[in-house]
Amino acid sequence: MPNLKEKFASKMAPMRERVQKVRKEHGDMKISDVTIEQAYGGARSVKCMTWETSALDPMEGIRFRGFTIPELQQKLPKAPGGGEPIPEGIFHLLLTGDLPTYEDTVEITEEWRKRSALPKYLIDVLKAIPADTHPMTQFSLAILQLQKESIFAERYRTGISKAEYWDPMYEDVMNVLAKLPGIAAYIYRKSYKGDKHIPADPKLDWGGNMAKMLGVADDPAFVDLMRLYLVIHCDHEGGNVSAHTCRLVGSALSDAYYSLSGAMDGLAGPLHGLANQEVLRWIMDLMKDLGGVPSKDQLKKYIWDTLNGGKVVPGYGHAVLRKTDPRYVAQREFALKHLPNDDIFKVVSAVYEVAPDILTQHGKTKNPWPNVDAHSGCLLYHYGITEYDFYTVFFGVSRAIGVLSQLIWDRALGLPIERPKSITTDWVESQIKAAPAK
Ligand code: CMX
Repeated sequence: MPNLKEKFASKMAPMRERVQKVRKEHGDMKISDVTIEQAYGGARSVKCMTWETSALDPMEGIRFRGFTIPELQQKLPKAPGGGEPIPEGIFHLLLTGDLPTYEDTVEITEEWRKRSALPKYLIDVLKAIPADTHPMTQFSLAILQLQKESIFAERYRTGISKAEYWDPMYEDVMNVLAKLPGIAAYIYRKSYKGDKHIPADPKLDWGGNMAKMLGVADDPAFVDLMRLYLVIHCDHEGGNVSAHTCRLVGSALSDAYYSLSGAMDGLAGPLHGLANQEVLRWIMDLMKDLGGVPSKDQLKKYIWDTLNGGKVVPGYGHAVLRKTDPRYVAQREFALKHLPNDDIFKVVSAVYEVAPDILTQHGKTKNPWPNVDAHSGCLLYHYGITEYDFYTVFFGVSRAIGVLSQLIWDRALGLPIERPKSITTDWVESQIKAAPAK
């Protein structure tokens, strides 16, 4: 039986051929026109990069290697007794394009377990970080500190051919992914639980251990939540800030540690992954101001006040999606099954009933529907993770699976350094002047 690395290697040659053929035979075919508005407006909708592991349709939402979230909940292997897919399965799928068997996921669990120990120098660095440092800063720093372990950087320094870049990149990716739950749990317990730590259980899968090492809830539903969470946040095609940052940094042949640390810095922005903590902060402020679960009218006024105060309603809107995010739906279904009477869930549901209409009337956002971040905090809070500044770290642990699988592909396909062309406003105005009158 080929192992994961051998399976990946067998996929690489045919994929390289496909890409080479497309580039050689159709490289000059146009797939996008760019308007001035798009050049100023964050390149929204400009098709100018490829990404193999997932694709986002504005109306349908995300597909991972062609599979929707409900399909993956059916088809990906689960841990014995577990109700949700394990993240090892989605890593296998994203990397190879094939659905794994349960045995395939056990191999990955084992491989990650072997590589999971956190070196002492990393613990020393984490201990030295001031306690009031945001958990995402600590997480990004920890990943960056591990860069000295990079096999890719070492092999590049001693000389390696381009065709082999994928191999040390694969090793770095496996090494860093293996350590992320331990790093996240270490930061959590150091920051909020008196610096008392819980060892991993060698019998548990990656997501199961993430739940165990946090030490917040001895509840099988919480373990399932961790697995579901770590699966659904993993990838969202290539143009979002964290994915694109990982690709961009890696394109300079920076290794997986540099690339992932940069990706996490982008994820830590409130318009991207940090929105999950902002949602909970907004809801808790709302419940405090309104004395608990609000009436519809109170809620409507609160949302209008947020908008009229020049702020965004966190967890709503999206740069690509134009309907309710299926990642929101998956979490809502989890809540309906496991915590239907939770007060915060009631508020999240009530916001879902009224916010889309208000955002539509407000007339600015192109998408009045909730995104993934509108729901995740309420589930975490229910199981005892009440420190919402920590929430984006979970997003980061998951997002690493997607962006790093693609990073291995980037090196396997020999993608070049990124260098889009920028233009000045002088240049734009000169083009307008030179254009024929409308
Ligand atoms: N509340 C209020 N106003 C909003 C809004 C919201 N939830 N979403 C968008 N808008 C506003 C924008 O700020 C923008 O206003 P200006 O014209 O004054 O700049 C206008 O509507 C048009 O924006 P858009 O084209 O619909 O959305 P963008 O692609 O520019 O931005 C996003 C997308 C997600 C940053 C935006 O919807 C937002 O800020 N949402 C709230 C934060 C959030 O939930 N982020 C998490 C996204 C998912 C993730 O990456 O994790």
